[in-house]
Amino acid sequence: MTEFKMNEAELEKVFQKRIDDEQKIEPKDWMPEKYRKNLIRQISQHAHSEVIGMQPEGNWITRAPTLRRKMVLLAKVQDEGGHGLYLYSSAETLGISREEMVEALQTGAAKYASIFNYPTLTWADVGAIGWLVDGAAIVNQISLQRTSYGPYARAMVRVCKEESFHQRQGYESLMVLAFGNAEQKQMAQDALDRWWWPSLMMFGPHDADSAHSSQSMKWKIKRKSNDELRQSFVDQSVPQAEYLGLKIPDSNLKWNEERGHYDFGEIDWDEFLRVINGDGMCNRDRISHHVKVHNEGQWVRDAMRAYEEKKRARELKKSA
Ligand code: BYC
Repeated sequence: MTEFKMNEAELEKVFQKRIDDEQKIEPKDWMPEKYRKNLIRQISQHAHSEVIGMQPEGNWITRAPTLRRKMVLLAKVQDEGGHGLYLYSSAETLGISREEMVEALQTGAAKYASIFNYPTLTWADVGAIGWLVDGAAIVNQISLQRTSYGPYARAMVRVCKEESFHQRQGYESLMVLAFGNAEQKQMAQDALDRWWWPSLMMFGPHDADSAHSSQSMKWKIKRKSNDELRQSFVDQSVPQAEYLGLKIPDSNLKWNEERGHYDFGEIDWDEFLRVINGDGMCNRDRISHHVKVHNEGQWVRDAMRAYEEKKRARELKKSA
């Protein structure tokens, strides 16, 4: 039976079979409208997170303690911008424009990762972001390399390579502080105290409270659940904190021999909801800064459009 003769239910059956057989879905393939919308939601929010995530670290570029640290941080922040661009391009293959996505971000219709609504108060926060925030992002993104939508999966391959460098530079930067003098060690501990819980929130609500999880898992948009990913992150981070001689701020954190995992305390879900609904410490600043620089960049978009029009007019004249 050819595709155009099938009804919606038959098409969905074939689609699900392709997913179950681990085939990638490509932009021109038939897909259920809800799959397309759900992907646009997740990919565009992922892109927004990368772009908004440039702000807290960008805040320290002019104050990095050495030229080497400054070069590394500049490269990292540029990488995050690049990740945003691959992801916006990937979402565009689903039939949404960049303008629509930017508008959704700026009006609050689309979310971005809660973590970027916390301020970077000291230089140690830059190390903590690399270690914990990029560390949490990789745990999630490694599994997203196997997501069912081809352009998203392929974007994740390169993103993961870069995030791995980001994680290491953050950890190395915190090592210098943690093995430094008492004041430096205290800076590192203070950063861990402030970034630990928000990092756990990056994985989203518990599976039982996750609105999109069950459908996203069935369609293999998500390959691992929010709680599974959070657990992997905790398990990998505890020995890393121990090596640094820092204490994770959770009195319930304990190795559970039976489960073969660390048990850990409960996240403050009220805080999580407040932050994702626009009322965190930095939400307003993050969006108003985005609006400001986006408007300041209007001349670039105008110039590109004018150049394209000029080129097209020249080609038309040549072929006339
Ligand atoms: N923050 O049903 P659920 C980076 C929302 S950046 C805000 O579980 P889902 C980096 C969720 O969107 C990398 N919102 O959702 C950059 C949904 O709301 P809507 C960031 C959150 O999608 C710069 C609602 O809560 N990584 O690495 O199944 C410097 C219900 O949740 C959050 C990604 O974006 C949150 N933490 O699962 C340094 C990964 N959690 O849309 C580093 C891609 C949940 O219904 N995204 N919400 O209004 C994902 O893997 C999934 O979207 C999530 C959530 C696991 C985050």
